[in-house]
Amino acid sequence: MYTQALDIPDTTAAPAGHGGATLKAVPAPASAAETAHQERFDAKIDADGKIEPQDWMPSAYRKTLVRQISQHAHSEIIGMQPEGNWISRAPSLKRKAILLAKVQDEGGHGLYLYSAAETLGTSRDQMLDALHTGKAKYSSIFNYPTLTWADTGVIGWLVDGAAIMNQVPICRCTYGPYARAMIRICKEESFHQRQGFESLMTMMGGTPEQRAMVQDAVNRWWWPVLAMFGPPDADSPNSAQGMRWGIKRISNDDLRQKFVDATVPQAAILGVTLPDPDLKWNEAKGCHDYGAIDWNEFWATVNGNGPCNQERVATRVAAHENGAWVREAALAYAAKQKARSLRQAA
Ligand code: FAQ
Repeated sequence: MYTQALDIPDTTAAPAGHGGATLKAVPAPASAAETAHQERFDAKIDADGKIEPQDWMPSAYRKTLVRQISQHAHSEIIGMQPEGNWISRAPSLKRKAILLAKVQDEGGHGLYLYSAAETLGTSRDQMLDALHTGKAKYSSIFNYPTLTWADTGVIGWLVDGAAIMNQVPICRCTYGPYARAMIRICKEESFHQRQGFESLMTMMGGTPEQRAMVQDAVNRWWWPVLAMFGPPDADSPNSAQGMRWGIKRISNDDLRQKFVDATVPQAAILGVTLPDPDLKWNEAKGCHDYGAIDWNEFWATVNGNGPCNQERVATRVAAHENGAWVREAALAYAAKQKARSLRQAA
């Protein structure tokens, strides 16, 4: 135990000739030190404190964070592709400027998140390699195609809306760098959601063809967006521990329910129908009932067999390879700057 370890004499402190050679310090059992660390860690988690990069943490906590934060980062940068598809075809300069800013924001979110994950000791190269070789996951939602301009509005309204619902609680995550990154990300996601809704409102005030285009996009995105919150709580292997550690604050099913309840009145304002005949207000439960999600489709998409998985990863790998010269130039410039400042200091 911890107290026994403290009782062991320290040979380094024993003066020569006073038994220093024979009174060998017995190294404290690793488990005692680990137990003490674990107790301090648990106490901090129980007190809703923040764990910082330099703090001791259980290796499983570290591993879970690297998994979740890197998956989140990958989702942000892969998530640039579906909307990026429409930048060159935006219907006006205003819409193009908004979409450009949004897609750039998603790239920025990826960078904050990779930086947060790097504080846990995993390099960006390792994380990107896992993405490019298909070992790492990213959100299922970005494997669906953007067939019409209305899809960009629906991504803003529903996908960013779902992302905000999921991510606001992560601002209170116990890992400091992740929580702080999420505060800024959520502010930007809020603008993304509003621009999507506003774009759809404009289209719904337009021609019958524009309204039909919006409805078609809502029909295609609604169910994948509900699945985006992750498997039902009963089939979510990471939830219990994630919630114990304060990484996850609200369960997959509870977030999904909150999202449905928040979105139904927004759909009514827009004048679109959510494509679920079972969607109705349940007075007794005080929330909406909704129909069954196709979990087979979800898992097929997560496991690489969604409509656009291959295209998304191939585009990402090509972008990485085509950007090699930029990384080399930046490294060469940094080396030159360092050499110059060393010369000046000499
Ligand atoms: N897609 O046990 P759980 C955005 C995996 S960013 C793919 O419930 P956990 C911004 C899960 O990883 C969107 N895989 O797992 C934007 C696990 O597999 P593993 C991304 C999924 O971690 C908007 C397995 O299933 N947001 O949208 C998905 O406790 C517009 C079992 O699941 C985040 O990453 C899925 N949808 O909960 C950008 C937020 N769901 O790793 C561009 C942070 C589950 O054991 C345009 N992440 N899986 O092999 C989280 O909150 C959590 O990680 C969950 C999953 C909720 C995603």
